[in-house]
Amino acid sequence: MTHPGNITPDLGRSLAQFLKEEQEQFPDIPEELLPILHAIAAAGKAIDKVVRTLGLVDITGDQGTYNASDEAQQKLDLLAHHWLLDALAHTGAVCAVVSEEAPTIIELPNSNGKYIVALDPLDGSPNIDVNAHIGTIFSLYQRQTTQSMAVQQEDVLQKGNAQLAAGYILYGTSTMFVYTARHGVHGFTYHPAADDFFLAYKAMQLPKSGRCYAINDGYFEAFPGYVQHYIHRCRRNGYSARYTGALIADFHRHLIQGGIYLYPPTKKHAEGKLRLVVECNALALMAEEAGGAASNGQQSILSLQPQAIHQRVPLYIGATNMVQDLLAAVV
Ligand code: AHM
Ligand code: MG
Repeated sequence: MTHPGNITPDLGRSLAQFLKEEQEQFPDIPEELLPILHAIAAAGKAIDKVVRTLGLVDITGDQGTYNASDEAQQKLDLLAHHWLLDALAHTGAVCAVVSEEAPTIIELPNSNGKYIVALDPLDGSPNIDVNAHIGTIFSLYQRQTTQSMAVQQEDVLQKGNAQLAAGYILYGTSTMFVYTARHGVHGFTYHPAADDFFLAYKAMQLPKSGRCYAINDGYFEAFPGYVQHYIHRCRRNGYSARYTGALIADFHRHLIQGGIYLYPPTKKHAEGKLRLVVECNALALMAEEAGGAASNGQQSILSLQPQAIHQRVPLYIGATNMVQDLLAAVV
């Protein structure tokens, strides 16, 4: 009997090979995207290695500091933040980064860099210590102001529609790198022995409908009426409730199987909890590129003009029909 583990996999195209082909096919994809994605993937591999040795290396627990959103920072939040910054600084193409873990714009020593990266270095931080899913989220923008001056707020506060590329790394059962350069969404699986990401899903399509919803049910009483109404409807329809505590993991499930993720306004977070610039925009672009939708309840996430780096917004994202059903209940 052949054991599946004995089959030598045909690893196919690596992330770098695939991206080169995509750039040849679509000249609007900037040349610098390759080194930038390569840098993010390299940091992702380093993060993956420490995640896989959880409990053996000293990376669990709080750092004892707080981020700009007044959330306790975990050691791995900061490690991921610094590794990503370091990798991006070496590309020479990125002039500034905004990160969930830093209060203000971080200028990198690349005055000629034309690009801005927005990062949530480690999404789902409370999952770190319990060996559950976590991830990295990124967005890429072109700098708007001239390179001779300091990076300005308008460079980092661009609408999601202006993203040149976006993606995430999911540190899960396997580690996946999923990105869009605005020509479809493609997923790559990390192969530890080959130490690289290989194409696993090309041109991913988010199913138009689904039977799965992800929301923190513990806050139900605090949700707006239209959300409560929609959840009742999901329950009546017998949909499955799945909530991992990591936006990326829930989004990834829905990208493959269909479903909706909801983080509405609550008593604690009157504007919602998730951050527009470093979390929502990237996933909204990926959702739309894959045929899905993302809204704050009023308008598409990608059309929102950010007012601040750490601005929070409600997020309803996933299968188009499900997002539309939810919006139909908004009064
Ligand atoms: P984080 O980036 O600090 O981890 O916060 C974002 C996370 C999401 O990944 C997740 O869906 C949500 O916060 C969970 O929040 P809650 O515990 O309030 O349900
Ligand atoms: Mg996050």
